[in-house]
Amino acid sequence: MTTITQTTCCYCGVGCGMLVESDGERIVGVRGDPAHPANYGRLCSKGMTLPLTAQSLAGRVLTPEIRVSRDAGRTPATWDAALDTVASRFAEVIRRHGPDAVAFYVSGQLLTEDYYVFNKLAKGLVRTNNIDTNSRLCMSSAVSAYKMAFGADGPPTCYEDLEAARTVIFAGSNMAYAHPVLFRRLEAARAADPSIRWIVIDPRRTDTAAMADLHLPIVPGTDVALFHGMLHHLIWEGRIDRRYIDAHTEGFDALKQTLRAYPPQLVADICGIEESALRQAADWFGESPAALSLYCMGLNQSSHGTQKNLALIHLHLATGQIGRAGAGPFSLTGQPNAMGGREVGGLATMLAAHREIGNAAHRAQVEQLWGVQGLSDTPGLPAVEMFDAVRDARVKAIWIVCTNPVHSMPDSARVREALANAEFVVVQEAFHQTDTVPYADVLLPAASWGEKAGTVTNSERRISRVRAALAPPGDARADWWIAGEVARRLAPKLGVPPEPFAFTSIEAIFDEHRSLTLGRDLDIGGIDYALLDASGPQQWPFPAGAAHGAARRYEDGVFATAHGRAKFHAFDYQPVAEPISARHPLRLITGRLRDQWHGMSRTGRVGQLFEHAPEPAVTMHPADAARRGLRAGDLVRLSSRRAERVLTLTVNDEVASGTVFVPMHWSGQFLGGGGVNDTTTNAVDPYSRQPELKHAAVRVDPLTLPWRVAAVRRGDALALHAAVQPLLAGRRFAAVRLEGDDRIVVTAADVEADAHWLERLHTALALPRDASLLEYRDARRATTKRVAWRGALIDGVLVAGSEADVAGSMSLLARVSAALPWTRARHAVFVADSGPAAPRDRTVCQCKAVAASSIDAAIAAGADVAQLKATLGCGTVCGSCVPELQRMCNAMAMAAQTSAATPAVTGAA
Ligand SMILES: Nc1nc2c(c(=O)[nH]1)N[C@H]1C(S)=C(S)[C@@H](COP(=O)(O)OP(=O)(O)OC[C@H]3O[C@@H](n4cnc5c(=O)[nH]c(N)nc54)[C@H](O)[C@@H]3O)O[C@H]1N2
Ligand SMILES: Nc1nc2c(c(=O)[nH]1)N[C@H]1C(S)=C(S)[C@@H](COP(=O)(O)OP(=O)(O)OC[C@H]3O[C@@H](n4cnc5c(=O)[nH]c(N)nc54)[C@H](O)[C@@H]3O)O[C@H]1N2
Ligand code: SF4
Ligand SMILES: [Mo]
Repeated sequence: MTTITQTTCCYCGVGCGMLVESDGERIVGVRGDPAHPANYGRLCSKGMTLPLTAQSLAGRVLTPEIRVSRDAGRTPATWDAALDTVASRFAEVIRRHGPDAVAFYVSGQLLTEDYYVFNKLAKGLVRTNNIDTNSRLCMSSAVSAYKMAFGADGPPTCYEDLEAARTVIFAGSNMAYAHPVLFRRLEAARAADPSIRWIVIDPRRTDTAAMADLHLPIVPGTDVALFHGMLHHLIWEGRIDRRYIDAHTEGFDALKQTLRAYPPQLVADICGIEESALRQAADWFGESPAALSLYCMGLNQSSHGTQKNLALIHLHLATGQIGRAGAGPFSLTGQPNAMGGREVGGLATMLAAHREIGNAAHRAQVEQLWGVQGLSDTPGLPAVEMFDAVRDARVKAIWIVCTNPVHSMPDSARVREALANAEFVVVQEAFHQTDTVPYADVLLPAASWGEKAGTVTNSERRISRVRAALAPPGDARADWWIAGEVARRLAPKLGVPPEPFAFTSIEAIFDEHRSLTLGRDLDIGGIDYALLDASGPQQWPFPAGAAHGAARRYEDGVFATAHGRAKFHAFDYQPVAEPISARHPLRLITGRLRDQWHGMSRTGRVGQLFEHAPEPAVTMHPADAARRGLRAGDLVRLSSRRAERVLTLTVNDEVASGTVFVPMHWSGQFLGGGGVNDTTTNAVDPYSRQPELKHAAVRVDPLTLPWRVAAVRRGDALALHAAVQPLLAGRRFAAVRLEGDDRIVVTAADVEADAHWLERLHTALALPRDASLLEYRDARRATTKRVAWRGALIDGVLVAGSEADVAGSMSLLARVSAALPWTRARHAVFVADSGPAAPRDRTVCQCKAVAASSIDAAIAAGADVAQLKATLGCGTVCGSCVPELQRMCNAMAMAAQTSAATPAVTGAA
């Protein structure tokens, strides 16, 4: 019998409503919930493929595991044993070294109820503020800036503003990839009213930028200068709203003084853009009846991210572009519940419901509402400092929940050292294949999407229900339950009454959370599960007695500061933390791919999600590549002061000369040695403590790795991946990816041949060693080609030898994927079928599996986006590829038209 469950997507902060179909044992389908006000039925490529991530239990953590001694592996354990171990080891550390010797590192992907219990456990029971989250790497600069400017956290805007805006600025946001369903709403609005203008501020020409009316490809890190220059222009052109400034703000005159030093011409130089483009952007913003700014990690992940946010907010305050439909600064939350985490106060620097640790009255309120005593008045350690404290043994025990810090924190070697040195590490995870799991002394099996229930708050402050479609597999349990069970065991050991931590249901947790918000700026006194069930998702603030939540905040110009006035802050532009130098002359930008999610523990289980960007690659401008004698497809060495990585080179002018881009997703599970964060810097913003993940000084060098290996193997892709992954670290370069639902692809390269490693790979790939294996060997050239047969089908191919040998075997390797039967004599397979294959065809539209070559051919024959949709079907299901289709059409038009427009202006103008 199939059931339909109404729930919310577990990926990005758009917070799309979903209808999940299950057959009682498995989730078999998903579609967008037409009634949800975030997405009205739409889903993106990641949301649509969620059921595929949950299809198999292979790789799921299904039972608790405990490491018995330092050098031993972990063995399966009962819940009682695991929970007792965690409680007694934590109690012991607290007894010996005090509460600040333990730490919790949690996640913006936890549900509000999970988050609430962890926060209460840390702050109310252990009485340490050492609970921080991956939101520190994500939203904390936005939080700092909202608080400094408006007196409270949270965006003043809502999703309806996407349709009401007349000028839209995208600042450091690649919405086409990162918030696709909201991007669909913007596309539809501009299609309905072509006078709407889009300005994109991004050093890269992303798919978002390619659709802009004006793209400002600024030098990374120069946003503060740009916004200062834009406001300078507006002030000296008399385009500001003096009445709004006088009535509702303070600090403008001091800022104006500072801005004297930012004339557009000088700023254009700093930012590396045309002065006319800067003035154009400022004019469009200032003149617009409604200007909306959408911003994300290009602003936040900076050593002065708070000031980047503030400088943009200044533009809104000075022109009165705030507090009305279509106008305002809108920080897009990345994770599905980054906002909920902020609401419950689950960070080291805040208390529940937007209260302050340093405020004695706030602490007293929380103590009274929680029924506990002795909250710590010392701020806890934010993420980077937390792992540093673990590294130098100030923190002895750490509990990591729903995040993968070995992969996602900057300068990851330090994080690995920290976890290797820690006395006691607990990891609460849903999947085995992550870079952090190997460090767990206790591994706790978490229920995941589709199996757990609670609430999340999306980017527009809207609370939605998350519901379970299935029971958790094996011994997996909801995160809140695990936290509560440890609290129950820990309380007596710390001499604290256990009652305040004895939660029996998610609804009880939500009700308690609500009671803490009463009278606060985020008052949700009017929201309970009954209302969410009866009337659907609701926005806060929503005090008791209100008919509905507030779509927009500060409509009356009264802000949450002591005097009700918004604040301007005067500060100067500062350069990035790690300047480029002769030794490290390139700027490294990291960011997202369209179809992958963070460390890929989920999206990396679905072969089709690799199709759009199959290789762990670094993208470089053609001129920079030519200067180094590099060609697309070469293996190159990317190095910073901290570490180096070998990656495949992609060459195109989407990045400016002097800048390179590497996706954040590739981890040690898919790339030998780990991801790009070994090279990034842990410099943080002084206000938000958010690290500068968007900039590091690097170099890229040619690399000679004469020994090459390539393999394609059919079988249980997840099992094959688990077997191959431990081999990746052994080579200078090694990468693995899934393909389709039953194949994996391995590539490797090194200085010298390693016959022993090759045999281990052969075994890991479960290649046969009997008559069903055909081998060709040329000992003189150290070339090996092995073909595994299943009847007439080629079931696996392993090739090792020179670069030319591997390149010459591409069509043989491709036979495994194509599952073409071989009709001639077996031994002829090496001769007849070798030779270079056609270059790999990228899949642009994932839903309809439409390849780049077919799209290019159709465009060459005159098709536009509408015709591509009509003839090839691409872009007609989830729409995630529509920006790229548009970009491919534009590129063809550009190529056809030799007289180009001014360089800074691109797109649909
Ligand atoms: N597909 C996909 N979507 C996701 C996620 C995912 O993993 N995959 N993760 C979610 C999460 S948690 C987050 S936080 C969001 C992130 O969403 P975004 O912030 O939109 O994504 P990023 O690619 O990290 O960075 C955005 C852009 O910032 C630009 N940038 C770099 N440096 C600068 C700079 O100095 N100034 C400016 N103006 N721009 C700069 C980059 O070139 C990049 O295009 O995505 C969410 N959505
Ligand atoms: N270089 C670089 N680094 C970055 C960024 C960047 O742009 N560039 N972006 C940063 C940002 S914005 C973010 S948000 C972080 C994200 O970084 P992480 O938080 O490390 O990302 P995820 O891979 O999503 O980690 C979530 C983990 O929780 C597990 N999980 C899934 N469901 C559940 C559950 O219900 N319970 C539990 N307990 N576990 C579960 C998943 O398997 C996964 O391993 O990365 C940051 N790191
Ligand atoms: S936009 Fe995509 S990833 Fe984000 S919530 Fe919606 S379906 Fe999920
Ligand atoms: Mo994020």
